[in-house]
Amino acid sequence: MKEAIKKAIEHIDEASKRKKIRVISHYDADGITSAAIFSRALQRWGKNFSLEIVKGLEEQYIESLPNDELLIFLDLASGSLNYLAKKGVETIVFDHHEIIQDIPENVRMINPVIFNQEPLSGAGVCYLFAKELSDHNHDLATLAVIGMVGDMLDKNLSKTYGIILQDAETVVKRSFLLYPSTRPLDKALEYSSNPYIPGVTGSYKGVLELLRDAQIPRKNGIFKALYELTDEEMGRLITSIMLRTNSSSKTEEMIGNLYLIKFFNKMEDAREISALINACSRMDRPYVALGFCLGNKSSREEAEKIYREYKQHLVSALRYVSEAEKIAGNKYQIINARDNIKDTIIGTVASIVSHSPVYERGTVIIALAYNEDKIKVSARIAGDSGRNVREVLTKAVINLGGEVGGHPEAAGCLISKENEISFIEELKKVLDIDLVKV
Ligand SMILES: [Mn+2]
Repeated sequence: MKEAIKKAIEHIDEASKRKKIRVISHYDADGITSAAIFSRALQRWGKNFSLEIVKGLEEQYIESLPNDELLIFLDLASGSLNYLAKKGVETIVFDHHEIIQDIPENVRMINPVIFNQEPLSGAGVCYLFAKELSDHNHDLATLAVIGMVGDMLDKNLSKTYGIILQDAETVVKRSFLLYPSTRPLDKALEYSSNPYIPGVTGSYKGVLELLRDAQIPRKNGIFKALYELTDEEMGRLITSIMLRTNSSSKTEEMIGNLYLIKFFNKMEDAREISALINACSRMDRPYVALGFCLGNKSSREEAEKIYREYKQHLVSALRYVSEAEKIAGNKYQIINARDNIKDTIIGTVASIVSHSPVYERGTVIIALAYNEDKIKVSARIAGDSGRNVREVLTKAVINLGGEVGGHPEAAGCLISKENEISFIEELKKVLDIDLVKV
C-alpha cells in the first residue's frame, strides 16, 4: 500500500497544477478525523483545496459534483464505485470499506482491502498518507487513534496500529469499558448508557452504593477516574458491575483497552473525543467538530457546548420513547418517532433501548424518524441475539424500494415518506410470519 500511497501523492501533486482539488469526507468520527488529518497535510504541503463533509454518497450528489476538479474521497466511496464510473471524473479514494463493485478506470483506490493489508480505519489510511508526505505530520497520529476508536477497530490491534499508537504517544490500559475514563467515576457511571447498568445508570444513589461495594475510595472528596484505579480496585469494580448487569452479557466484551491521548494539552479518553465528534455531526454541526480536531480553541468551546446539548437531546429522545405509544407485537416493538427524534440519533436511541433491560432478550426494536421527505429506519435486537434484523428490513422494503445496510444484529434503511403506512404494515407482516416459522 505504501507504493500506492506514493503514487497517489505524485498524482495529487501533478493534478494540483492543472485543476482544483475537492476533498469529500464522511460525517462520523472516523471521517472527520480523516478530513482533519488530510486537510492539515495538504495545507502544510501548500496545496489549495475545498472540503465537504457528507452523510453519505447518493447518486444525485455525485452527479452534482463539478467535472473539472480532482475529487478525493475519504472514509467513503468504496461502495459507490458504479456512480463514480458513471460520473467518469478523475478521482482518488482513501477508504477502508468493503469494495463491492469493479474499480473503474477513472478511480485510484487506496484501501487496505485491495492490498490484503490488516484492517485500518479511514483516519489510519489518511495518517499513512500524511506520514509518507512529511515527517512533520507525526503529530496527526492522535487524530488517527480517535478515528480508530470511533470505528471500533480497537479490538484486534494490527501492527500498523501499534506504530500509530506509538507515534501518538498513546497510553494503553486494560480496563472495564466505560467512558470518559478520565473523569471521576461517579459521574461516568451515572451517565453510562452503554453499558446500561440497572439501578446505577441515571441513579446517583445507585452509583454511590456500587462504589461502596467495590471499595473505591474518594481522594479529597473526589472519586478516582477509571484510568487511575489500581488493578485490585479495577477487579472489584468489574465484579460489582457484573453483579448488577444481566449475568448472561459477555464479560470479555465489556473489558478492553483504554486509549489515553494528549489533546489540547490534556489527558483525554479517545472514546470520549470520538463521542464528542459524533455528537457534533448528529447535531448537524460537523464543521465545528472539524475545527475542534484541527485544534481551534473557539471550535472546542462550541463543540463542548454542542456535546452537552446532544446528551440532553438524547435524554429527551429516550424519555419520548418510554412514553410514546408503540406498535407492540410478539417479540417486536415498532417506535414511530416521526419528527420527535432527529434522524441522525434514531440509531443511537434504538441501540440504547436495545441494551436496556426493559425488553425481553431477542425482541426486535425498530425505530423510525423523519428525514425531510424520507424516513430513517433503525433496527436492533435486544440482548444482541435473535432474528436477523437486516433480513427483516430487506423483506419489508422489497415492494417499496429502499436500500438496507448494516449487519444481522443492527441494520438500517431509508424509505420514502409516502410509504410510511405501507412500510409499517409490511414490517408487521414480516415480523409476524417470521415468528411462526421460528
Ligand atoms: Mn470509517
